[in-house]
Amino acid sequence: PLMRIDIISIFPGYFAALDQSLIGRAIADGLLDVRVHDLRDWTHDRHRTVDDTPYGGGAGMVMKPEPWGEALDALLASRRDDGRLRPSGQGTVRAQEDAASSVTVRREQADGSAPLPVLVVPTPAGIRFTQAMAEEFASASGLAFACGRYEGIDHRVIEWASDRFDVREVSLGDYVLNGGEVATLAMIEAVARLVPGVIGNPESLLEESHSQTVGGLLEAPVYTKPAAWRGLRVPEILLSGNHALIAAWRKEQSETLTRSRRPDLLDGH
Ligand code: 6GU
Repeated sequence: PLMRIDIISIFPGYFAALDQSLIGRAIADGLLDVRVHDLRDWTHDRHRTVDDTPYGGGAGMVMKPEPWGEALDALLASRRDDGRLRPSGQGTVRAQEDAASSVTVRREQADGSAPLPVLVVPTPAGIRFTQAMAEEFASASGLAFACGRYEGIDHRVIEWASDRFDVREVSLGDYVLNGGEVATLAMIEAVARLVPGVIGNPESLLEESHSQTVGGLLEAPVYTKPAAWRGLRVPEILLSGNHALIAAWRKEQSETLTRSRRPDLLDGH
């Protein structure tokens, strides 16, 4: 596969959605290798506890560091053997040929040292996820996502992981989700569609909202047949066959729309 994606979550069921549509096809075609892991597999008590009360007080619960430590240990170990994560004390090592194919960045580092595997930690306190970040992640040979719940993961997990992974604490925007699962689905979709072969017609990648090639402006409205529907006509210029005029109309629409909805995107123009 071109890209391996590991996901650690206490709700692995969310990721059944990845078997649908384009991503599902890419997985079936062997372009993507997506592996979902239940964090509770790395607990050792009968209630499979993953959270505890916060030091210093406050509402809600915090994810305990120990299961995360073991899960991330397993992720790192999987780069050395068969790529399958094993909860400690379970299973045996079975070497396979794709040993080196796991969570690594494809690009060489300047100093020639081994690149750190990318670990994305979705959090509303993260830096904003952008199309540029999706493009960067799409050039990695592997990505891992650590999905937190409750008030977050004990911060020592992030500290510890930062010496072993290229850790990215990332937010989708200024609103709060209950956990990292839905954010992870969104990021995987944004990244996977940029992996060569995942989208049938790569030209469709070049013209859409937020892609660099339209200058990062919002895309003009689109229409299809019939030319008249419920008394509404498609803008005549789109029926003209004059490609230069159509391109100019789309550019004007794009700029007007962007000025009204997302003036922040015009700052660099
Ligand atoms: Cl990445 N996680 C959570 N829990 N909430 C969010 C988010 C991420 N991005 C926006 N809200």
